[in-house]
Amino acid sequence: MSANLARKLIESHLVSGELTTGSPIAIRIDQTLTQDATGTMADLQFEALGIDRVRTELSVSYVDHNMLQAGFENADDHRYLQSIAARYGMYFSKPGNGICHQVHLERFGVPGKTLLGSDSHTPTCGGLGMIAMGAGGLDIAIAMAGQPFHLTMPTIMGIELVGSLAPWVTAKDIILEVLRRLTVKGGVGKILEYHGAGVETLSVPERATITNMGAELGATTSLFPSDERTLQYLKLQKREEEWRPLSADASATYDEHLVIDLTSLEPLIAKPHSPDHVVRVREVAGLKLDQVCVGSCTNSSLHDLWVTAAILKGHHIHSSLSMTISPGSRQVFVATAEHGALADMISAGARVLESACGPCIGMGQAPPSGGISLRSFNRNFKGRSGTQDAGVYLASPEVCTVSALTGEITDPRDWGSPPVINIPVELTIDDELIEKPSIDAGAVEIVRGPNIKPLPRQQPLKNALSGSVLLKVEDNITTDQIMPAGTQVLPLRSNIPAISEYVFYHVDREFASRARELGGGVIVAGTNYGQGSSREHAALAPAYLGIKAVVAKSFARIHRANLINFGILPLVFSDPADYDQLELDDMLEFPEVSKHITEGVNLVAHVPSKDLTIKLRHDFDPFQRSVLLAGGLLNYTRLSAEMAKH
Ligand code: MIC
Ligand code: SF4
Repeated sequence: MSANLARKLIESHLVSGELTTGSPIAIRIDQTLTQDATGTMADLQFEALGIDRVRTELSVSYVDHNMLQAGFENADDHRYLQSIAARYGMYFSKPGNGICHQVHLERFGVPGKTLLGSDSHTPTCGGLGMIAMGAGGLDIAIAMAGQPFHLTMPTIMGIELVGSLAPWVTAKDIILEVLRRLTVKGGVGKILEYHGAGVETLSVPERATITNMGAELGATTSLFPSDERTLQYLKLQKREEEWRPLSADASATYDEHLVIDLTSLEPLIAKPHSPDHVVRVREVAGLKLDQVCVGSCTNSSLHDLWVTAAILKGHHIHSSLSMTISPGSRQVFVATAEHGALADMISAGARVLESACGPCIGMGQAPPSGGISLRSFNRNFKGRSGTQDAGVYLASPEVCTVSALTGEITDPRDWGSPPVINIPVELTIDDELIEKPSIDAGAVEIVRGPNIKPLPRQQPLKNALSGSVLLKVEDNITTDQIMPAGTQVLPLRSNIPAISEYVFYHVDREFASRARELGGGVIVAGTNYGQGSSREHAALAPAYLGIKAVVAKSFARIHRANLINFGILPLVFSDPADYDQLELDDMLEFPEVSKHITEGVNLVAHVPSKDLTIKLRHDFDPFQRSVLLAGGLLNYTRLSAEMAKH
C-alpha cells in the first residue's frame, strides 16, 4: 500500500497498537527536549523514577524562557537543570544559546527521527521531516526513561502546496491561511503533512515557521518531507551526514485533504485575541501601533533577522513606538553581528534583546495600557503579553518591520520592493554554549535552590467523587488563562504550592482561595479547553488545589493528556446542551467512578439540588484508565516498575 510520510514514520517507531485512526498507539521516542520553564518539573519527575541515565538517543535541556533573573529563583533553576543534565546524560544548552526550537532545528534535529518536547512548539522540527510533538513534562520524563509515548493514532491531513509565494508574502502567511481556514480547533487529533510542488520553494526555516504554528491549530504535529532543501540546510549546519531523503509515496493518500495555492496568498495578520482571527493586512492597515516585536520560535531564523535589518537599514523606527528584536539563537545572533545587520537594527532605533523567548511569554516588554502591539510571534491570547488590556496582532517579520517604520499596520506591498537576502553557504558554527553530558556521572552533585520544592504526591482515584462547580468558563480557554506565565509567575514553576495561588488568576482572583476553602471541586468548560501551551502546571497546580474533574464540551490534546497524567478526570458532555444546565456552586456527584473507569463504562454526574443527571463521555483507552486509577502517570510508572521486579 502506498503510504504518506507521517504513517511511514509512525510505523517505523510503533511499539504497540494499530495504525487505525482513533485507536491507541505507543511509539518509540528517539530524542527529547525540555526547556527551563517546564524542565525543572520534568527533571524532578525523572529523578523520582529512579533511572540512572537517560535512555534516549539524545536528550537536550534548554534554558530560554525564564531568563530575567529578577531574583535567585531562575538562576537556581538553571543551576539545577545544568547539574541534572550532567548527571543523567542530557546535553545542556545554556542561557544565551537560544530558543529551544530554533537551536534544536539547527543543531540536533534529524530527518526521520521522533522528538518529544515539553513545549507545545516542539513540532517546529517537523520542518526537517521529524515526527516532533509537544507533551507535558511528565511525558518527557517517561520518554527519557526509555518508555514509549502513548497517543491516539491521528487523522493524517495532507496539505498540498501549489505555486509559489508572491513578493512580500511569506511562510507566516501560509500558516495564517491554514489557521484562517481550520481555526484553533481545526488540527486537534490530526497530523498535518505538507506535500506538493510548492514545498520545494520553501527553505527549512520557512517550513519550520509553518510546523511551529501548527501548534496553534491544536494539531498533534505538522510535517514536511526531507529533500534537497533539507540537505542544503543541514550542510549549512555542517551536519549533512544526518540527512536522508524522506517523502510520501507517489500515490499516497490522506484521510483529509486541503490545497493551498501559494501564488494567490497575500500578507495576512491575526487580530486579538486569537491566532485564528486572520484577515488580510489591508483590512486593518492604518491602525496605529505602540510596539513591534520581531522574534520568537516562529520567526527568528537568520533570514527573518536579516530581512528585518535590511528593511530597517538607513531608516528610523517611527517615533510613536518601541521595537524589539530577539534573535532565535546565538548562531543567528553572531551571524547577524558579523554581517553588519545588527548595526542596521541598532541604528534604526530597535531594542535588540538576548536570544530567548522574552516578550513572547510576557518576560518583559509588556505593552502600555490599552496598547497595540504587532508581533512576529505565534500567540496573541489576552493578557499573555503581560498587559491585560493590550491588543496583540500577529504577522510576518516583513509586515512587522515595515509597520515599525510607518508607525501603523502597513501592507509591505505599499512600501516598495522586498530586499533580496542572500543566506551564506558557510556559517560560523560554535557549540561552546552546549555542554555535553558528564562521563563521570557519579561525581556530579545535584544543586537545588530553596525555590525547588518536592513534587506533590497524588492519591489513587476514589470510587465516589463529588465537588462543587468552582468555575464555569467559555470555549477555547487557554493554558495562559488557567496558569499564567510572565515575570511574576514563571519563576515559581518549580514550586507547586506557590504557583497554585495563581491558577485562573486573571479569570477569577478568588479561584485559588475558594478551591482551598472547599477542599477542591470541579471546573465546567466549553470546547477546546486547555488550548495553547504544554505547561503541565495547568493540570498539576489545579490538582494540588483539589480539582477532581473538568467537565467540558471538548479538550485540547496536550492539556487533556496532562489532566490524565495528574489524575484529574477530563470528562465530556454527551449532550453539549447540558453545559447550559450547570452553574457556579452546583454540587456534582460522580458515583462509582473507579468501578466505571475500570470497566470502561461512561460516567454520569448527579446534581442533587436540581434533580438532574448529566451523561458524560470520557473515551479513556486502557492505558489512560490505568493511569487515572493509579492517581496519575508517576504513580502508574512506579507501580509498573515495582510489579516488574516481582
Ligand atoms: C508557550 O509558548 O506558551 C510556552 C511558554 O513556550 C509553553 C511552555 C511553558 O508554558 O513553559 C508551551 O508552548 O508549551
Ligand atoms: Fe518561547 Fe514563545 Fe516559542 Fe513558547 S512560543 S517556546 S514562549 S518563543
